[in-house]
Amino acid sequence: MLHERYYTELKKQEELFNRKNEKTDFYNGIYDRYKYPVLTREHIPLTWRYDLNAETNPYFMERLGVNAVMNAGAIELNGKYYLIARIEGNDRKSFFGVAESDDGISGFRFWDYPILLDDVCPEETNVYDMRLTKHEDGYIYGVFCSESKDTTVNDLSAAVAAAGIVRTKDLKHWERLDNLKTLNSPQQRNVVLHPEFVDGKYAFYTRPMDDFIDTGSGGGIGFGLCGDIEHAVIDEERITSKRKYHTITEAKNGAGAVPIKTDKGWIHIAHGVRNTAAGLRYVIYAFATALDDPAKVIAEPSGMLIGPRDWERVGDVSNVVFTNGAIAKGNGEVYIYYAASDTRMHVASTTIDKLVDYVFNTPEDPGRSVECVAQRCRMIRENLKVLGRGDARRSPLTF
Ligand code: M1P
Repeated sequence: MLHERYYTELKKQEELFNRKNEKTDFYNGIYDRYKYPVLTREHIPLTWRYDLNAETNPYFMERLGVNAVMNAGAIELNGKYYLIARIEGNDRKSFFGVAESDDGISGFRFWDYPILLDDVCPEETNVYDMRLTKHEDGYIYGVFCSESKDTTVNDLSAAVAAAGIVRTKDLKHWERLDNLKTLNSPQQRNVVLHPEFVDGKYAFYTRPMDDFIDTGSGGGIGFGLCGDIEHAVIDEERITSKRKYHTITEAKNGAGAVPIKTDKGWIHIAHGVRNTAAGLRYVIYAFATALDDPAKVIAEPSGMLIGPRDWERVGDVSNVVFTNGAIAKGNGEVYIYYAASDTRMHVASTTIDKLVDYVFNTPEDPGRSVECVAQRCRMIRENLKVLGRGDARRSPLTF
């Protein structure tokens, strides 16, 4: 017997699904922000959380609650927009679910079931943060973090992160492949498969780490090649976008969305982390690599592209924005999906043209305050000329 409370909750959810998203008045010329998140825990189907039967659940309690919906891979397929979200249960275990929308900014609904991966890794405790790559070999690959307990040390919280790999053609049937092995890096997270072959091989952006949390000697976003995707092994990683002292990537960084191909280079939308007295702060940044060498950084604008703002700053892990999915549409529009504070999913929209302009024409971080001020003064001087105030008093410093 269906519990009558179901109808009340279903009505609330239908209102959520039917709510049209709209741009806010936020402006920076680079991208637009949206009023509503695209996915939250309230979007999780009632059938995933409640036992609907009034006899076995007379109080209509959540039996298997969901804590957060975040860090979604993204893909456009047959004219629909799909997010493969990281769904974190109240039990702290994460899993993946496919949410579908007609326009990519509103109305995301999860399919009837979450993704049940093949249970091929008995030591695997948790899975999260899938990146979806439409590869030129014809498959869609999902690369995600596969986390296991570290049994080699006497520390209950010690864990090992590796990159799990699955592939599909329809987002329904998933084939699990071997986890990626990187011979020179003990742990990996934030691994992204490049969409094209490089030198005839599969190419991965990696994130070498000495430890589960600390990247330690890992110098930034890595890049490596492997011949066999079913048993992927990378024996050498080059560093592409480096971690740098006193920048947004000082503590760590990691590849995010699958790079977007443009006439001028591959555009990467990644995350950078710095430490603060309030804990780690995660922001999103962008850079470009060369078309003929997707590991070679050719442009890296100064600072962050997206930082946590207003209510985005608050959540389970506050002061975090994190992306692992973007969709470049055929008409040149780009949707960047990002999670706020490990709690909910948002979207920002821009265009390829704007991203290219941003990445190639925004000045680089010169690395020191005095040089940053000089950089700003040079722009002010030109602006004052444009405003017809070319004779305005100059700073005593030369710039
Ligand atoms: O909590 C913030 C993010 O922390 C991790 O990212 P990184 O490996 O760069 O530290 C990830 O676990 C990510 O899921 C999470 O959003």
